[in-house]
Amino acid sequence: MIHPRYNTRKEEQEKFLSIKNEKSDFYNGIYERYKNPVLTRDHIPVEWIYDIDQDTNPYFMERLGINAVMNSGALYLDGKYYLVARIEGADRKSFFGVAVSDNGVDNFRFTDYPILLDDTCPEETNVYDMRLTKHEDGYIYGVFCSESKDTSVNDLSAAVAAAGIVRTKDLKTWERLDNLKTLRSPQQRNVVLHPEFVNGKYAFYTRPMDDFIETGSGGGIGFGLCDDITHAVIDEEKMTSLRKYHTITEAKNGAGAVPIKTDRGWIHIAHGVRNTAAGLRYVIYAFATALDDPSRVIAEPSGLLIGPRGWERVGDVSNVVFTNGAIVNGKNEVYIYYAASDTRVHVATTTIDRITDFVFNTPADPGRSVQCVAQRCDLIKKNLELLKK
Ligand code: M1P
Repeated sequence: MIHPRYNTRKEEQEKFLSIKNEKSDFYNGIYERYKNPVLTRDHIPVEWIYDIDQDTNPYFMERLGINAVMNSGALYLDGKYYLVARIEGADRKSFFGVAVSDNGVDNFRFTDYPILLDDTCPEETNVYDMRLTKHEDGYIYGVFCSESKDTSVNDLSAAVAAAGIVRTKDLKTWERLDNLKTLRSPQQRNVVLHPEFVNGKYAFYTRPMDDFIETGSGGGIGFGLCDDITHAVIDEEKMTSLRKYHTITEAKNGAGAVPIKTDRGWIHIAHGVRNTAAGLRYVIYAFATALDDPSRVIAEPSGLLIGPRGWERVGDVSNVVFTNGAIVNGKNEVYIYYAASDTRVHVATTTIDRITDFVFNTPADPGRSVQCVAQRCDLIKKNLELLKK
């Protein structure tokens, strides 16, 4: 018999899911922030958490709890906004669920079941952070982190990160392909598939790492080509956006959303990490690469695009904003989905024109405080002279 609490819980959830989102009063001219997150643990369907049978669950307890909903791949398909979210169970294992909305800012609903990946990797313990690429070959690819225990060292927590690959045509049936092999990098995370062939090959943005947490000798975001997506192997990784001393990418960085094609170049929305006394701080930044060579950086606006603000700073891993998905809809509006503190998903909205202006007209970081002050004084002088006229 269905538990009487079930309907009450459904009604409460329906009320929550129907709340309209609004732009907040945050202003920077570059993008708008929204008041409410677009996905949280409260968006997870009741049937995914509770046993709704009164006989087997008389207290209507959560049986398979959910801890957080975060880093989401994003795709615009048939006029709808899709997110493939990282859902973290109470058991710490992450998995993927597809959520869809008509307007991209509210009313996201998860579809019937989470994604059950083909179990082709017996050593894989955890999966997370899928990037969705609508490739010109006709498939939608999902590239995600496939994490396994590192059994080569005597450390219970040691892990190995690799890039898992799936593909689909409808976000319902998923075919698992071989994990990406990078011959010169022991570990990979934050791997993104470029949407077009480059020199007739599949092109990946990579993140070479020596270790699971520390990138070590990994100098930033890499770029490599492979012939066969079903058994993807990359030999050489060229570097694109680099880690730099005393910048937002000093500790590490990683590709985020699938690059957005504009008249002036590919716009990349990535994350940068620096260390602080309070631990790692993750922010989102942007840069552009050349249309004829998507590995060549042609614009690097100074500093961060989105930093954690207000309550975004607080969560399971505080002081983190992280993106692995953005959508451009049919009206050249851009929706950047970013998770706050590994706990919930927010959206920031802009347009192709505005993000292009930001990337190409924001001055680059000159590197030293004295030069940054000179850069700011030039701006102030120009403004004061205009005000005098
Ligand atoms: O906890 C913050 C983020 O840490 C990792 O990012 P990176 O690989 O750059 O360190 C990822 O595990 C990501 O999921 C997480 O949000």
